[in-house]
Amino acid sequence: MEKFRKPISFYDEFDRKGAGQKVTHYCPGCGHGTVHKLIGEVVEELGIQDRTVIYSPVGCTVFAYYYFDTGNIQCSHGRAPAVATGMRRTLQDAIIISYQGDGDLAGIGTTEIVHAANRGENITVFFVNNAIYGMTGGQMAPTTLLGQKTVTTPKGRAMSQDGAPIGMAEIISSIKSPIFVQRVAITTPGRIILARKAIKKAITNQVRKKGFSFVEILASCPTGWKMDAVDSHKWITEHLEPIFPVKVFRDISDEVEEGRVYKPAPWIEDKDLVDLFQNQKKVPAKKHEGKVDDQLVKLSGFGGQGVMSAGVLLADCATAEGLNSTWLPSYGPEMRGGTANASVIVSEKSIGSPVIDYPNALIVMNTPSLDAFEDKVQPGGLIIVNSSIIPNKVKREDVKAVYVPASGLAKEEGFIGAANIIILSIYLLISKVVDIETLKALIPVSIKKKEFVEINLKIVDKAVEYYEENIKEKV
Ligand SMILES: Cc1ncc(C[n+]2csc(CCOP(=O)(O)OP(=O)(O)O)c2C)c(N)n1
Ligand code: SF4
Repeated sequence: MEKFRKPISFYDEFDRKGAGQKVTHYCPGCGHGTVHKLIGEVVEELGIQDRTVIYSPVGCTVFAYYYFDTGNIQCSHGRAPAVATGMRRTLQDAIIISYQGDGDLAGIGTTEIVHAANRGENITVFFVNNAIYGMTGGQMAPTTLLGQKTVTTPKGRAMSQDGAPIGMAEIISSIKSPIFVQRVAITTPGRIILARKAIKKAITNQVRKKGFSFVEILASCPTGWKMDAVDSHKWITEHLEPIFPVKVFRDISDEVEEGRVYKPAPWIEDKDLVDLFQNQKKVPAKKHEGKVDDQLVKLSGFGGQGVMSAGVLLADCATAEGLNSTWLPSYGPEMRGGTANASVIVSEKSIGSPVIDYPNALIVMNTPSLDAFEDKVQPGGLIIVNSSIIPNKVKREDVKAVYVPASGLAKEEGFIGAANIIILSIYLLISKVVDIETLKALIPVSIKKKEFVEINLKIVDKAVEYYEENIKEKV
């Protein structure tokens, strides 16, 4: 490759948003530009441009997609290794490059990087350590040196208050799974050549399906450090390198066999996975008849009252009838006795978000839940109250309130734990969102303890009886 040619893995023009923006957004002397170029050259040299996907983090490299003519994914702060894992498991031939800064990888994303490394994901991580939060204006990062002045440590980072700089290459190499961990710097031509070699090895390992490679690159942030480019390089050599030594921490690249890609554990047969996710398919489902208005259902009660499982049943019933559904749990911190709620959306259309701010149906099993959600229900919505436990009445007049002694009815059948099935059945009967027979078909496949199946089916019948006698005429 000629020395001064732009790698073909870069776009010809960096056509950024905004008129006339065809230059990079990096500050003069910024290390990111050099690292980009090295990665771009290696991608070209290895002939992998068409299958490379670069994960831009939150930070100064957020715009990597304006420069690299590869696949690009923008991840939330620190989450690139988790997103990369998803892609690794689905696209075996993609070359996945996670490119992250120190705030991103060593701060908000510490968990993701540690666990991706520990799983030995076949991905390549480039960690650009400039010892500061560049993009946000120079705040202290986990890698900021002791005594280093930043916007948030104007008198210098102090061990007693801020802890010590974190060596990520040291941490990653303390984990057994990674096959290649090296720290490099890009301060001199010699150092840049070494950095390029490390980058090439880290990507080649992935191409050969060998495992997890991590290269930490000490790079300059002249703007954050308030220095010029030349002094920045000197500062890296004199101050950063003594704390973050430039060296190979682990390299077993040649020893590991090629093709060590992710394989499902032997006990997970594909069929088991399909069953796990398509449990409802076992149900002899009937196709939903008629039109369904979107149901935004909040089920809330004490932990242990079965609001979560009632929510799952509702979502499964809807899916079994060919409708779309989501189920989103929200747990209180307590193991038992705290409040918990499930948000279930049922729709004929695709569902964008599983979050419900304003339900059109609220099912409450205890008083705190009624207090918490009554005001949120949409005007004209439905509130079903477990009146065995909740003495209060619904205050709103613009909603439909239905009182069901769910715990009492379940107790009469000798199983107070199934109050959730009573109240869910009543909701299905009122809303007609799915057929009650679908619930009865699902109970045998959903309830794990087989001795509880029969009693739950009896409880559904009890609810139907109660509905016919007390509710049907009123709603
Ligand atoms: C969830 C979230 N928290 C905080 C921010 C603000 N933020 C943007 S960039 C950044 C720091 C990035 O620093 P670093 O990873 O060191 O990258 P650099 O900019 O130095 O290359 C932060 C905290 C954000 N965008 N998203
Ligand atoms: S703020 Fe620092 S890291 Fe960001 S572009 Fe400028 S020099 Fe580079």
